[in-house]
Amino acid sequence: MEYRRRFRAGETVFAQGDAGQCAYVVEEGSVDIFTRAGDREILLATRQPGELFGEMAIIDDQPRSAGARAVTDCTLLMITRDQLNQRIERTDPILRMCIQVVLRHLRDTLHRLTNDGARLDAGPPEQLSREAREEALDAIRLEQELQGALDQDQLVLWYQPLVDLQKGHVAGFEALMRWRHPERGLVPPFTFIPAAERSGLIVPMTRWAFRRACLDLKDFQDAATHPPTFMSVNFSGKDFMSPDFLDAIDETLAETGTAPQVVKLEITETLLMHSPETARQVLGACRDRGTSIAIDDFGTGYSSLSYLQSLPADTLKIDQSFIRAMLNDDSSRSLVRSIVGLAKGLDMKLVAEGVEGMPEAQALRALGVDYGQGYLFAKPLPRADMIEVLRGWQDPF
Ligand SMILES: [Ca+2]
Repeated sequence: MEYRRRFRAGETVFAQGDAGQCAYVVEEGSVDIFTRAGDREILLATRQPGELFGEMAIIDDQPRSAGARAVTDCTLLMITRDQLNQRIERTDPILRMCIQVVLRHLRDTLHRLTNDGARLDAGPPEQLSREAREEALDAIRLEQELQGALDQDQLVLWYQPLVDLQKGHVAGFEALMRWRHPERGLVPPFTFIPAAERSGLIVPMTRWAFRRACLDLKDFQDAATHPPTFMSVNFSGKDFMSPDFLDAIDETLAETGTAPQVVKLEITETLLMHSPETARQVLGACRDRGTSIAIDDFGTGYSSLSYLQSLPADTLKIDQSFIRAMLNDDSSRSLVRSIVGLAKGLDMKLVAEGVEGMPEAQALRALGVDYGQGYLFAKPLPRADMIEVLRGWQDPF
């Protein structure tokens, strides 16, 4: 298919009422957009280089509501229906609903312009399917409820211990957010964390979690025979990009009387890949304060080794998929062994995620992995249950 088309001055690009197959961006020249009312032609706009036109018909699959004609000789770059629709389908459901509603209003306005003010009452069929609308409404409700969860203390932190594989005691914790919904019960994180990230609510949520985790660590340290030394908290890209991120960290550390050295910020490779430069700067500032930084789910993203080396991170968390597979699968075992070598070479600590059985734990210990996290040791637990676990802790090896 040809993605660039040329038109001579005066030539029609498309006519009103045509089926819309593509939109255009003007590369050179200019294009008039017009509509007809009886014999009269109404000029709606003139599109210049860099401007888009013809997008309405391909978004809602309706006939062209206006015609387009080259004013001068021009070159147009085509955007196919597929190119645009793929993006609209992948976008946030609320945004998708807004696009459809704006389009509907625009069509109504155009219709009135050419039909003596008559409304588009019968109108084109509703373009937004029932499922798409439900999805948008669900997303709006979920976000409202999440705001409520934050205001009404429905969020709770659960903790999973990270066990020192050499010494057999609890070395630290990962704080995991849970939502106790008054009607729906415990809402799983994979339902609400993505919504929190999309809406930006993740920022106040993470701040709340960070503060709570700093406070709870002190209680855990009091309860254990070998006081755990760190608390890991998950941070998202939105957290990092918020302009007062570092101020908020400083404030919480000061307010809770927490030493920066006991805090580990967990971030994913994906976050790093999205804005590597900002990530490096912000992480550098965190390291200067003395906090530790862990790369979460390591091995599932695409960080290059040179980028990894340039980061101020000091801990790698090996993704659970490798740990689960390592006993039955030689290539997973070799991968874990290489990651151990890499971490040692870069002077980083290693955490194995998803440790479920003693044979893996023994194998990881033999390989020299520092910490293990998983159901073998403890599942994520509320604060009070975690304190009980710490009081009765025994070396699992
Ligand atoms: Ca994590």
